[in-house]
Amino acid sequence: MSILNILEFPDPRLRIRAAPIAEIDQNTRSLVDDMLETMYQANGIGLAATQVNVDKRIVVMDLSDEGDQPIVMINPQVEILDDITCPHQEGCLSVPGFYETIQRPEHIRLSALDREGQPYVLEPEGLLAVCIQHEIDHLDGKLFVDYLSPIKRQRIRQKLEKLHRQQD
Ligand code: GNR
Ligand code: NI
Repeated sequence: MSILNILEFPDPRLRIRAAPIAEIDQNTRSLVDDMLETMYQANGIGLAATQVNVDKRIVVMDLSDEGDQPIVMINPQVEILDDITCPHQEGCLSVPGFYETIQRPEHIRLSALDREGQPYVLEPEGLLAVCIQHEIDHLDGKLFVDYLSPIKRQRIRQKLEKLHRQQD
């Protein structure tokens, strides 16, 4: 297994729309395992393949305290069940250090394939529902900062660009 590099905003590669997985093979499972290891190492509760520069529709997640309940979502699809939304504070491994409150639909239905390619359906609540939508946004080239005002987004962009310059 290996730790993958996580792209950071405003990297243009975070804007690529990921392609569906046609066949789940050993390469797919190996990527899933690397993504889980990378997510745990970064202390995240979710990670989309887009964030590690892979344009495939794969998401990993683990919301448990012990970090022993991995969730794998391949080709995930979300259906919004009603127009009730709720606010939640979000962060992102690709936007390190920034946390903002975002409104999202509260009642959704997820359909996805697991690591073995078995289809499953979930009607998640709370943080899981938030996180699923955050991750699927990544696969569509979208970031939580896109929901903020242009001024807030620009401020975050400038601060991260400055940090990146200092790192070079
Ligand atoms: O680790 C993460 N925490 C988090 C908190 C609130 C809403 C969404 C998230 S996802 C984030 C990891 C990440 O960037 N996934 O793409
Ligand atoms: Ni994120």
